[in-house]
Amino acid sequence: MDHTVFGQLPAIRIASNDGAEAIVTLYGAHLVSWKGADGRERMFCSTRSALDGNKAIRGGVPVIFPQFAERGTGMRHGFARVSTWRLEDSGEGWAVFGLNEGDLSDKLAAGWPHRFALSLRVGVQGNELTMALTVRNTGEAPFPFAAALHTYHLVPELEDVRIDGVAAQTLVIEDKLDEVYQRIAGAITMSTGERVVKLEQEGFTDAVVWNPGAADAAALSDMEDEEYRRFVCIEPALLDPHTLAPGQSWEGRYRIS
Ligand code: TA6
Repeated sequence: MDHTVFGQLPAIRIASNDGAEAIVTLYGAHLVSWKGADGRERMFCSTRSALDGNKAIRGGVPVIFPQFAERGTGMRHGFARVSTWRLEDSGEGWAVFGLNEGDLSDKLAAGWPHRFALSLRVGVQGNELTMALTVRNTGEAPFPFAAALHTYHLVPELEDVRIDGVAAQTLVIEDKLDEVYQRIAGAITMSTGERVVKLEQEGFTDAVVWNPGAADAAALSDMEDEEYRRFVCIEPALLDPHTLAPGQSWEGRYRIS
């Protein structure tokens, strides 16, 4: 584990002895780069993304908590991706990041007045990435939450991508797509034409698949017009709010190989 910077953001570089590595910014505990032992980058990160802590990063794996998109009265996609986490522990090829109510700005804490402990474990080995998100209720009252790992997979060409395991039929993205698939039963596979990526999730019951398409991408200030062709978001998610009683915890696991 090394301390580094990504843009202007303090970050942690996780490396395993076989050459796999990942970079996670403390802002958002946001995985912004992942290279397998083969040295190939697997994550898309927009060349126009803010990297100064004033706006969520456009790419990598934003941690979505406690609200998905606009499904609630709180901030869009929650506060976890725009809060500064702490490095809690690390070892060869892994690191654990933490966030609790004491880490939030006064404004964010006022908007979500609960006591909680989030932890995100990121591990790399060979050509595999594992992530585990744990939510613990450390307060005295129950709270509901939703969560997701909003992964921007780097792909050579959007039109060559085929996704199996979310819908009854193989999914092809012809233009804009923003779809929720609930009750994911087994592994999801994404074929890019060059390689087949296996996505496995536990605890996260759902998956969201998103690509803005040409028109919406052009309207995004933090994305180049053509960049939408370089990624597909396939996001393990817990969409229906899950209520945690005091002292209880929930874990969502995710593996990309
Ligand atoms: O996960 C899909 C989604 O909710 C889309 O509707 C899309 O707008 C995307 O997330 C990105 O949201 P953001 O707030 O990062 O611009």
